[in-house]
Amino acid sequence: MASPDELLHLDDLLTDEERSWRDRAREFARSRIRPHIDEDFENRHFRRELVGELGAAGFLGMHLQGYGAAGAGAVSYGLACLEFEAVDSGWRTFLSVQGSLAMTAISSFGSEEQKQRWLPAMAAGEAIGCFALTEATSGSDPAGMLTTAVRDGDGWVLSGHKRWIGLASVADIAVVWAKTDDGVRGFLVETGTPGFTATPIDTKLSMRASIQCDVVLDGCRVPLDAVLPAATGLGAAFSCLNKARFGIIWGVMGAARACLEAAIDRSLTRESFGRPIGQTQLVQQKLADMFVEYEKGMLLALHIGRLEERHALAPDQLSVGKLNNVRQAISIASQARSILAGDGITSEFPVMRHMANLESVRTYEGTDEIHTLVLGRALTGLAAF
Ligand code: TGC
Repeated sequence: MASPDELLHLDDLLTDEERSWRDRAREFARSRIRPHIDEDFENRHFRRELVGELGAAGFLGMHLQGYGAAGAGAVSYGLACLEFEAVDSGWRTFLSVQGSLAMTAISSFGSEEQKQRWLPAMAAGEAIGCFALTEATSGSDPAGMLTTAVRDGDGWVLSGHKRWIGLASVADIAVVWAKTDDGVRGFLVETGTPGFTATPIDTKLSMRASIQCDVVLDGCRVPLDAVLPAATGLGAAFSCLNKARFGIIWGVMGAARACLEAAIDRSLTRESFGRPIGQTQLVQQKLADMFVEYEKGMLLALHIGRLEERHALAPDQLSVGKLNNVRQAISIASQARSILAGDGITSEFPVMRHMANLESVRTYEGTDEIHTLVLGRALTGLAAF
């Protein structure tokens, strides 16, 4: 009997350094997060005390160079995302918001002073960042944002309402995207600034061990040097989303693997009609289908990872990965749930939690529909949005 990761020997395609990052991430996620995750999901609890440990272990902004970041390769970062999401999407989301979104925005578009001020603290987990782009009426179309930043004397005044902003209520610094007379710009807003309020959305039935917030900017005044100098236009925000989409392509394969493993395990211990259900053709067909899609998703993630390492990864290619891997992870989770039968809807198994989380992952960082239309545009040259 082979485990899902042994059958195709995908390990052979990784370097020693990549395997080392993968193993350390797996150990951290399994020993520090998994013991509490069901309780945290149930209680809507984000275990903030782990953030410093994640920083000390090098996982925050690990793909960035300098300023305290680990400087790991793209595939290593992807594998870490996978191992955290194998425990819970909420924690991979934390890595994405901190590293792929907030730290990437500062690293790519910030002034030297902004980088010195924030990146080492964020890499160490001493400061938490969030990324305020989405609004209630402009999720798929950030260009339709209503938040504004107006020059006023020696500063900028930000006004608007952002929604679904990960970690905002525990963040120290927010990267806020707003319309100016000069187009969309990014601003670093310290969350203690008067006029900045973040309120967790606590009616969520998904991603409950993580935090997503409504953010109100009510005449929030920031100094002139709060603007990210090199972030001119919405393309800057999209380039950060690209990094988060990359992490998702890998991460969801972790959730898929966890569901597949739970289903295999259950197929050997649960008996029906006098034999293990794993000895029936219908269950074996489901397991084989799940496994094949998992391995294809891994190969796709790895191909995309190698492109990223060569700086040759295009946004349309990320859409292939996000669309396919989230879709297949959801399908794998759903088939696992059916193999677990009634037990599959209980919290005694991780499958229903992963299913609920994956519904968020399908929606954020570009919905299935948006990535479908990006590919439609790539194939026809015609934009349908
Ligand atoms: P358009 O508005 O015309 O584009 C503006 C500029 O951006 C460029 N661009 C990109 N650049 C790099 N990478 C990408 N993926 C890019 N997509 C667009 C574009 O070329 C243009 O540049 P320029 O120089 O011409 O000004 O938009 P478009 O027509 O190109 O794209 C439309 C569409 C629908 C594909 C795009 O709006 C889109 O991707 N929408 C989805 C938005 C999305 O993913 N939102 C998620 C927000 S973050 C989140 O969900 C939660 S974060 C985690 C948390 O906080 O918990």
